[in-house]
Amino acid sequence: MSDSEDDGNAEMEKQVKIVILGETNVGKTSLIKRYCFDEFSRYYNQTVGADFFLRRFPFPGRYEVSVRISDVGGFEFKGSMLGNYLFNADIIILMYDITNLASFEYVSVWLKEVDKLLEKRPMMAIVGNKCDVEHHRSVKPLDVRCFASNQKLHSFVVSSKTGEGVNNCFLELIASHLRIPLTRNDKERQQSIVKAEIMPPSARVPVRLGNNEDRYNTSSSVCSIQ
Ligand SMILES: Nc1nc2c(ncn2[C@@H]2O[C@H](COP(=O)(O)OP(=O)(O)OP(=O)(O)O)[C@@H](O)[C@H]2O)c(=O)[nH]1
Ligand SMILES: [Mg+2]
Repeated sequence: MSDSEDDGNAEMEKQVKIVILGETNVGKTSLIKRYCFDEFSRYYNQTVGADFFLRRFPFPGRYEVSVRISDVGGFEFKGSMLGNYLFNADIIILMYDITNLASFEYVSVWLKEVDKLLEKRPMMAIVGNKCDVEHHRSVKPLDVRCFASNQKLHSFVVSSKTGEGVNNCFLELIASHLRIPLTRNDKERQQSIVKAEIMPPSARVPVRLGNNEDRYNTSSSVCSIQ
């Protein structure tokens, strides 16, 4: 193949390497499985060492993009391999669980470790997972905004369970890394349908009455995003 043909193909395919870090149980593997296979499991299966995933997709009207994602187990913190996993990363995602304050506090510890291991930070983002259980939130959005702005991190909130925000988070980061401006159409096409569970009609759902009393509604189905 001539050089010019080779260059032509290189123009058609862009490769992006993403590394995901964060405390154990925050949902790193779940985020990747939602993004790559559109699947979710409620069972926890600890990642030992690191796993590697690939997703290829045509970037809206432009290139074929091949995204390699390294899923680093939470127990790899300070592990001797962490530097190898981070090698040549284009984007690093620091992940926390919005219902687990300690997992957010540890993001800064992971960030310090990254700074120790890399001479120069690549593009970085902080991602809060499990927004389907917003009612159990223990991390204040304002604290995340301050941290992200001080550290110059992109910030997203997602649910790997329902898929909310997942495609958009990856699309925005990849587009920003490749310096491709996104149109509103591009973003809308990436939005996944959020799946909600239907509770059976027998479920006792409290209905707030004006007189400070709760009555239990047993007659209608309720769509609940859990
Ligand atoms: N409600 C809810 N649960 C989630 C979500 N994402 C992950 N989980 C659950 O959280 C648990 C941990 O998810 P994992 O993806 O295995 O976590 P991890 O960060 O890869 O953990 P390590 O491999 O130990 O580092 C599992 O039981 C998941 O089902 C989410 O968006 N919402
Ligand atoms: Mg894992």
